[in-house]
Amino acid sequence: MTNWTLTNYVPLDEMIRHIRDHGIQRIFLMQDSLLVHCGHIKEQFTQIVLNFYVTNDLDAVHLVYLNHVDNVYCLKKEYLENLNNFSFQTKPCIDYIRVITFGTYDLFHVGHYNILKRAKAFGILYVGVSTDELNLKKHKISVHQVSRRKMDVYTTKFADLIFEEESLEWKQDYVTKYACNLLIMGDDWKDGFNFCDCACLYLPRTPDISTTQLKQNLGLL
Ligand code: C2G
Repeated sequence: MTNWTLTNYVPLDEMIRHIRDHGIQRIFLMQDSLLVHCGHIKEQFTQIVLNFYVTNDLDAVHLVYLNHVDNVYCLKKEYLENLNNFSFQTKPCIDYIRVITFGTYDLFHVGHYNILKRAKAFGILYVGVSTDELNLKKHKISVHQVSRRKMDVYTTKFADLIFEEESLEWKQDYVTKYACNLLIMGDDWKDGFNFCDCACLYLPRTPDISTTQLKQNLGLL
């Protein structure tokens, strides 16, 4: 399926053109103002799958637009309960936002802390920490072993579940296994995981800090 994640308002005619030109089959909407287009899009593209992410309180007008949406993912229990109490004509499937993110997290630093904090702000957070074997395959020998790197992630208290990422090729398998609907990475990975069956957000990296720089400071590179 060809996916499209939208975080900003796009006029309806532009959306329709993009869907046609790129053969979009599934759209992930992360901006309330886009809801107004959903009915028109469903009318023109009957097979398209629309997914919407609720990260704040929605007013009644916006709730009505959700009749045209297939799946709605909520940040909080309160939003989920509000939706379940709303009388839809066509009720979408309603669930929590489940976020997945991946990393090595070697010589854990503020850049790692920030991305985990921002990812957790979207919902339940699953964190994949690359195994030592995977790092070797990437020709990236980590200073700390996986047990210590997992402990560093755990210490932040942002992760709801930590697992070991054993293969770079298994991104979609991890998304499926943990039923995640949002993948978040730093923008050094921009568009790298758009093949996954969920929304993909690439957030700006924290400037002026990296594991490579820390390794250089320690004389390890
Ligand atoms: N990061 C960041 N700002 C930095 C450094 C890192 O936002 N200054 C983010 C990266 O963009 C990534 C996460 O922190 O989303 C983890 O970074 P690394 O530990 O460097 O992970 P990486 O080696 O990129 O491994 O399958 C994907 C890999 O496991 C990712």
